[in-house]
Parts: sequence; structure tokens; C-alpha cells
Amino acid sequence: DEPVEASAVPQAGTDGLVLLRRVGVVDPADLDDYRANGGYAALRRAFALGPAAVIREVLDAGLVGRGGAAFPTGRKWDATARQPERTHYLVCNADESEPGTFKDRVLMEGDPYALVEAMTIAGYAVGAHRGFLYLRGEYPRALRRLEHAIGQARGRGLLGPDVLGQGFAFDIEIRRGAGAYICGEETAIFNSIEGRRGEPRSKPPFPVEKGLFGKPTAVNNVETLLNVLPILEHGAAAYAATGTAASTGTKLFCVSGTVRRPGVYELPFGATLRELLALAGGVPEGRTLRAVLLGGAAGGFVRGDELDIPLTFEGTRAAGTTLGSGVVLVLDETVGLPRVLLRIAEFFRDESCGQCVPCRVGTVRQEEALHRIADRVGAEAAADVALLRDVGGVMRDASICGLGQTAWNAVESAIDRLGAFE
Ligand code: L3W
Ligand code: SF4
Repeated sequence: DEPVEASAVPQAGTDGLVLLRRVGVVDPADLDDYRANGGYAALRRAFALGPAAVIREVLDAGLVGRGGAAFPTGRKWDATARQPERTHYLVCNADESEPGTFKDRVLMEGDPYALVEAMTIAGYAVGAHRGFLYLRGEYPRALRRLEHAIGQARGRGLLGPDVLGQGFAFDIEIRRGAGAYICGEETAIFNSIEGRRGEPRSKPPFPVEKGLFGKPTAVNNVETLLNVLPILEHGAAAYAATGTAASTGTKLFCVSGTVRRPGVYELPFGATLRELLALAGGVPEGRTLRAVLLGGAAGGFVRGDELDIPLTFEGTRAAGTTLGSGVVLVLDETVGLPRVLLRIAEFFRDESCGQCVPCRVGTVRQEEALHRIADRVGAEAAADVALLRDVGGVMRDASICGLGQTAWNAVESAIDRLGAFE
């Protein structure tokens, strides 16, 4: 198997690496090497604490979901664990498909045993004996490495009927996505695993009550789960000492676009966008930074004069944008903004599952209006901007799931913050 290319993971600021600490260091195909680098200490601590105390640690650490919505992980686990049904499930959302996102891929390819260990801990905490790893179909290397890691863990008694001889049964099954962005929405994942069409379900009921096969289910993103390891290894207080009060720990950022060293970077929450861009080498000589798209296609733009924005959930929200799943897409002055927005609109139109009218029709109308604006360079765009606002408002208010609700975010922010069509 090919080694993890060192260049895929810039190691700038290596001292502070938590989630990336083993990536590029450990052999991703060797369980013994994983253990020699601290692996399975967290699961041992989890067994020593018991499920309720594991959840307490995760709550006290202040861990919130890294898939974009920042929901408290401990509350999700606690609500799942409390459900009276006998069968509970764990689902790891590894269907990383937000345009500009590639952090979970680096984690899974570079440190696959860590995800196996973290899923085992999560299963133990919420009372699940089966975990499903829903993996983006376009990640063949991650698939190979995870399959190998799961097989090895099973062979060594780290998965199976009696994990570590502690009387806890847990195993992991990988299910692959087939290229649909919407299958990263948590309830669409359930439908996909159950063999149905990958369409979101209405919430509530939330997955913690009725999830996979109608059973209480905890769904967590890859990066979220990996944070559980340092929480258990060092304790909640030590974990929460990094970051800010509302955004504890570190965050992975996927830096792409016009920067010298694109890649995945890990920084404590609270670092500024300027600091992150400096790590990535800044924009190349002779170029000027025009804007940064934060949070991906569902996110929002910040201008070149706003780079001191703190990279926290609360800081980006206050600035009218979102951290989302960690997308940092840098645009320079040569980029034609109308074409970028059109590309985003095409993406949402393509990926809408078509189940509800506001999104199915709205994403088409949005794309048409942006086409007219892009084709009519320099001409009056006011009527189409008004139409975009109208359609965008309906999509946000009336769509069933996050795709439709956020499909107009980037366009709105380009109009309001960058003066895109003036
Ligand atoms: C129990 C309640 N559970 C909410 C749970 C809910 C879910 C989580 C967040 O994601 C994000 C968006 C984009 N009792 C609960 C409850 N929950 N209330 O908390 O829920 P929600 O509905 O706020 O968000 P969501 O629909 O799960 C929307 C981001 O996703 N996004 C793209 C993400 C892409 C990636 C990727 O490629 N890796 O993550 C697109 O919209 O940022 O914030 O578990 O069940 N009362
Ligand atoms: Fe499907 Fe869009 Fe409705 Fe979500 S908002 S359920 S993607 S049609």
C-alpha cells in the first residue's frame, strides 16, 4: 500500500497537532505501530470509567459536532443512551462531500485505527453493538485502509463479541456511498443503509430517538469522533483548555484555491483566518486576495479586509458566515465571481434530491438567474438579484433539509458582502 505523502499534510505548527499527530507518522496498516503511538489508551480509559462517565467527559469537554452544525456531542450521546429500546446504533458519517472538504479523508487514510477505536468508544457510550461507517464512494484508499484496520482489530479482539475481554460486543460495517451529496445528510444515510432511496427524512423525530431502522442512533462525523480520543486520554479539563469557551479544542481546516500551500491544517479554535492563511503560505506573488469562502458551498464569503475574524463557531456566526465543516477557499482578484456562484448553483441543482418543491424548483430558478447575470456582463442585474432573494428566502424557510435551506447562502453573501453584481 502506498505511504501517506508527507506533502498532503503540511506539518507547520507541528507542536499543536492533536488530531493530525499520527498522520504521516504512524504506519496506517500496522496495528502495533498504532498502539506504540498511543493507540487504545483511550478505549482502556473508557472501560475503566463506564459509559455514563464517558458521556460526562465528552459533555464537560464541550465537544461539538464538526460536520458543520456544531451540535453538542455529549448531549447527542446522552439522549441516545437514555432511549429504552434494546437496540441502539452508531453511524459514522464519512460521506465527506462538501465542495472543498478533504480533512476526513486525510484522517481516515493516515490514521484509520484511530477511527476504529473512536467508534468503539462511541458505541460503548451510547449502548450500540453495531456501528456503520458510511464512507464516501470516491475514497478507495480510505476504504482499503479502513477494511484492513477493521479486520486486524477484529483478529486481535479489539472488535467482536468481547472487546478487550471487557464483555462488550461491538463491530463495524462499512457501507459505501455512490456519489450523491445528499447521502451525507444524516437521515438520507439511514435510508441509504436500509436499501432505500437516499432522501432525507423530516426531523423531528431526531435520530437519537428514531434513526437507523427506526432505532435510537448516534450519528457523528469522522473528525468529531476522533476528538473523543484526546478527551479520554487527557481528561475533559485539559481538552477544554485549548480553544475558546464555546469552541473547545482544535479544528481541521481545508485550505484550497489561490494559496501557496493548499492542504489540511490543524489549529486551536480562536486562531484568526489571517494566521491560517499565513501557514498556508498566503496568496502567490503578484496576486491579491479578493475573498475567502468559509464553510463551503453552504457557507459565506469574507472580504480581504476581514481576515482578523476568529475561526470559532461563535466568531464566524457573529461575522455573518459559518465555519461549516472547515472549508477555506481562497479567491484572488482574477477569479470571475459570477462564474464561481454559477458553479455553486449548478452543484446544488445537481445534488438536490428533488423530494420537496422549494429546493427542487428553487435550485433550478437560482441557476437560471445566475446564468442570465453571468451572460449579460455589465448589464443591469437588479431584477434577477430581486428574484434570487425571493427564491432564496423560500428555499431557506420551506425546504426539508439543510441542502435546500443553505443553497442560497453563498450567493446571498456574495451579493451583500462582496457587491458581486454591482
Ligand atoms: C437531538 C435535538 N438531536 C439537532 C442533531 C441532529 C444532527 C445535529 C445537527 O447538518 C450542517 C450545516 C452545514 N435533539 C436535536 C438533535 N440534533 N437538534 O444535531 O443538526 P442540524 O439539523 O442542525 O444540522 P444537519 O442537518 O445535521 C447541517 C453542513 O451540515 N453541510 C455540509 C456538511 C458537509 C460535511 C462534509 O462534507 N464532511 O460535513 C451542508 O449544509 O454546514 O451546518 O445530528 O440530528 N433537539
Ligand atoms: Fe431533497 Fe432539497 Fe428537499 Fe433536501 S431540501 S429533501 S435535498 S429536495
